[in-house]
Amino acid sequence: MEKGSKIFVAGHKGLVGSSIFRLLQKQGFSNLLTRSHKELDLTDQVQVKDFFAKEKPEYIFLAAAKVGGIHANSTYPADFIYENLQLQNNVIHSSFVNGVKKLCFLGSSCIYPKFAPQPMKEEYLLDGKLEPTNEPYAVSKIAGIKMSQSYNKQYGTNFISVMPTNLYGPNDNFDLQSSHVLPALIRKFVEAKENNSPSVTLWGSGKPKREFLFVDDMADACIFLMQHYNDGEIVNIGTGEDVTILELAEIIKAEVGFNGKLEFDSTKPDGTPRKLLDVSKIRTLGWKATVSLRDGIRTTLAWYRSNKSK
Ligand code: GFB
Repeated sequence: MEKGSKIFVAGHKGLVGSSIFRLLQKQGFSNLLTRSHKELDLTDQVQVKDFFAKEKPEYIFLAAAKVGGIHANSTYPADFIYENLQLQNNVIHSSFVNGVKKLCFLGSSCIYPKFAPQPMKEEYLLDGKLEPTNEPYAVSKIAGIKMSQSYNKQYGTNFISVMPTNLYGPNDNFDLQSSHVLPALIRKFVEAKENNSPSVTLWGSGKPKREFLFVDDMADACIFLMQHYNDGEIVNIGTGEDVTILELAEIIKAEVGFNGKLEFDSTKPDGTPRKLLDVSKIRTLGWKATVSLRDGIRTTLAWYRSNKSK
């Protein structure tokens, strides 16, 4: 990518897209193309076709997706598989038709088998059964990977696919029903402190382990790979370290300054027991995460406190 290249950041208002957009701007990329959901519905084939024919973007970050936490994924499986398949089919195919120089497709660590050996290497893809709470979402993301690889193979495109671990940061979704665990716990602890509640309830047992990557590290990795990686084989993006949900809750509790108790709602699912990425491939390529979990939580908590009433 040159500083003047026309770069389309699909999903520029979301958690990852907004971070990629900010970082590209900071690095001096001056020809950034964006569309709000209202201006362009990426699930609509005709709209996407017309947009690409008119704008002719050179590079694409496909950060638009329907995403959500464990409850949203298990409650709305049809929406997750339909919307993701539609939008990625439209964007990837139009990128090929219009000669896009390079596209970065964003997958997810939930594409790996539920009981994959830990940490999970890229080659474990399609080696076993998926986690049922997010299988339709994972299948859509696997389809995106295979589609990108197939276009590379058949048509010689340069479409790369990156697999982030659980992400968090400013602009995350803090809705308690549809969010991921980290923003949900920030909100729960902040509200419990404000209301002098005696306790905060965690879903499940608190025993599952998750790896959390601050979104600005994710954006940095995506831009790094866009500049230095030209291969269809997937690349994991993570920190290489994980914590239990209980440990995560203790960190957020301390950062918020809440002194009450923790309770567990065992009617809610735990999901996959562990989901730690093997990050040796991206480290060999020359990239490493820099933001610690505690620092990332502090930044996200500050952002939430100043934006929650907006
Ligand atoms: O982040 P999360 O919703 O999704 O949940 P996954 C992670 C773990 O935190 C689960 C527990 O064991 C939850 O039961 N948890 C505890 C909570 N308290 C809460 C809470 O208040 N809210 C939430 N949401 N969880 C998602 C997938 O899986 O991860 C997606 O469904 C995607 O497809 C995403 O891959 C990254 O990590 O289990």
